[in-house]
Amino acid sequence: MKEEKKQKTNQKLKDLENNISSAHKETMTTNQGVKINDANNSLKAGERGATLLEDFILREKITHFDHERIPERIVHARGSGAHGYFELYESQKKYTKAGIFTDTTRKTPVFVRFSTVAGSKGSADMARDVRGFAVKFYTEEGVFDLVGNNMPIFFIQDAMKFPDLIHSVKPEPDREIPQAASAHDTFYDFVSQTTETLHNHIWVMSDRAIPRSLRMMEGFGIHTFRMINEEGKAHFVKFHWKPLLGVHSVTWDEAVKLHGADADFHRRDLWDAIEAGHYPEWELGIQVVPETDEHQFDFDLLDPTKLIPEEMVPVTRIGKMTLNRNPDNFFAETEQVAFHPGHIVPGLDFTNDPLLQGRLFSYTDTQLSRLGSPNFHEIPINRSISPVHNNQRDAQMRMTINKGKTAYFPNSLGGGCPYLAKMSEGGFTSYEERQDGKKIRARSESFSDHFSQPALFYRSLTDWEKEHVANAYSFELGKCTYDHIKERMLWLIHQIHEELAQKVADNLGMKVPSDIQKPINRAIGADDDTQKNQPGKRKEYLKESKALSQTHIKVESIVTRKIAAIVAEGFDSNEVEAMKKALEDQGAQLMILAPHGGEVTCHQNKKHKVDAALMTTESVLFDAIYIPGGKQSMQQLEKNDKAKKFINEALKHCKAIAVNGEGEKLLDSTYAKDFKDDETIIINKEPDLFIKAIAKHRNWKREKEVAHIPV
Ligand code: HDE
Repeated sequence: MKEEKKQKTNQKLKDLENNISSAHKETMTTNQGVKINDANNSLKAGERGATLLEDFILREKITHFDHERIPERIVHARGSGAHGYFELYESQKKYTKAGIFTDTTRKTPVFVRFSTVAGSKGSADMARDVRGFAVKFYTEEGVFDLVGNNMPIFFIQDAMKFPDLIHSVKPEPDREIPQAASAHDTFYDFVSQTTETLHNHIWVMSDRAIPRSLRMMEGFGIHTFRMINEEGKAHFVKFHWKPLLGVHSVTWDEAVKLHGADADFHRRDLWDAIEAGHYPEWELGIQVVPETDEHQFDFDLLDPTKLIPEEMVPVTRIGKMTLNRNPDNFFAETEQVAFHPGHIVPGLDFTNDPLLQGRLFSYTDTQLSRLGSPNFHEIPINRSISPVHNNQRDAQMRMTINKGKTAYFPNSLGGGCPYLAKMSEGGFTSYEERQDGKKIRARSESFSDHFSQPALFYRSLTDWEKEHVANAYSFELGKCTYDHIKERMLWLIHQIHEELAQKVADNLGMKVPSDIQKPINRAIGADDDTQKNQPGKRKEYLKESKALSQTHIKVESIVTRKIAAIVAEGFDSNEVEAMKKALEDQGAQLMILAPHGGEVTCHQNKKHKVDAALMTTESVLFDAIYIPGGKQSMQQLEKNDKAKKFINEALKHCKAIAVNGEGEKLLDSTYAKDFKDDETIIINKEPDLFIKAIAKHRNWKREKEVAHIPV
């Protein structure tokens, strides 16, 4: 890691030099290469005269500026990207012939873009939302995109419903309110009448929708794909990304406050971790199902609203992805990257999942409108590392200069080139799946179980996770204004879990309806038999699935965690130095916060740099709090309301707090005085115990007892 960090620093210095040289050693020019000698004044008819139309320098600069924006993504507009690589642990040749999954000597470059779904490009990171988790593998056989989310299932079963889903969650069109939020009438009007959404929806109500970091969330390919081996034999496969830092979330109260404290919280966190050399890592896992087992489950493998519980088909970890380089230019890379579930390589193939099939159309179409030309594959971030040869030509912004006379196949004038690759030369051939059926607009009856998996998810959560789900439903429905929408939702939640529905109803001050007037319409056609097409009754084919609770991955690490040391003039710097060293040895960061910026003097009369003045920062930006001793320091901090707010908030958000010496006095002036027995409140102990407490991420046991704290 150290060596890599050194190399990176050298590279950075080199880049910086290059940048400096382009800024200092080269003259400024127009886009046509003409040197410019005044970039501050437009051409005028006299000092106070009118600006002249002939000013080609002004026109070029303004025109370019006027066209700087491209349409933002219709969904997933807000995103953050990073470069990295993927390495395979063991050949999977029994399942696939794809080089990326058979050749363990490769280091396949990747570009990843994480995103929220509903908000605009400038919306805040901490919205309660699904997170996109899109990975572009630049493989030797062509580009493979795994365009997934941080939740293993999707809201709808058929691509036909996607515009409805998105229109309902986006800001309401009359007032364009609310931004990046699902808590509003139109979304629940849709959800409450589209029962297939309930599974993904309950995941959004869980802590998975407010991750602590993009580096601390799982990723899922969602759809069932196929892997095809050399013999042409197929297996069904589902893809999983398992973060090595574990899966962690913030509380809803923090998420709300983070909106204001740092709207770029996730983007900054990802960037800073990579700059610091703490490269985020995920293992790629696969769940493999033989074709012969296709109908062995209580659900349909083609239904994207269902997951395969890990208890039924284990996840095998086959490789690791490391993100080790930030983009050089946000627009050129993160904004212009064009993902597509249809970018696959030989050895992989699709299934008939009707959502996946629809996506295969949508992504090229969207890139055409967003990037403006079918040549979007020529933008550097989208370019394949394997050579591209075909007879496609021209169109806007063509970069390739194709030589020769022939742009058709077959040809003899061009020597028959580019020629077709045989299968043995790596030519892509689609899996020969037998297709035989009537042309119909319908939903398979095997897709009609809408309650069993949301119920399984809820049952599998810990008590505190369940509490968060109930609170999230209550918050979201509390923001809706129509009673009939809330009633429909309560009835549906009741189908998932009776006690959950009762909790939400109590919070809303409503009753769970015993039945609802209209039958639930699961988006069927007008002529369908509405009685027949109701969602099926809840089944319990598995009591619980441990993997569904985000507590199942235990990680004893505090790498990249941020800890605030709150100090004032006269603080005990020996204690701070010792704590700093202990934390930094574990890869965490201790930041000095004081009532003012600049420098702060310690008990030994030495000056120390202040990382942030208390007034400019917030408790929610830190994972834990440390208060060192120092009599004089405490006298000042005891009178400082912001210092107390830091502690009260950290307490409420179940974070670890450590104090030394007189630091305990500050603790005593806050609600923390009643929690001295808490195992993550460390008073006058070795840093080791504090480190263990931070590694727990949160002490959720404390949560109910601190609910009353008014911060
Ligand atoms: Fe997407 N989705 N999607 N989606 N999606 C887009 O493509 C779409 C779906 C996902 O960081 C768009 O380039 C349809 C499932 C991610 O650039 C668009 C349907 C899953 C990203 C689009 C779905 C996703 C997108 C918008 C239903 C998880 C961001 C901009 C048939 C497996 C990629 C763009 C990035 C982006 C359409 C459903 C994930 C409009 C029609 C299911 C992570 O093409």
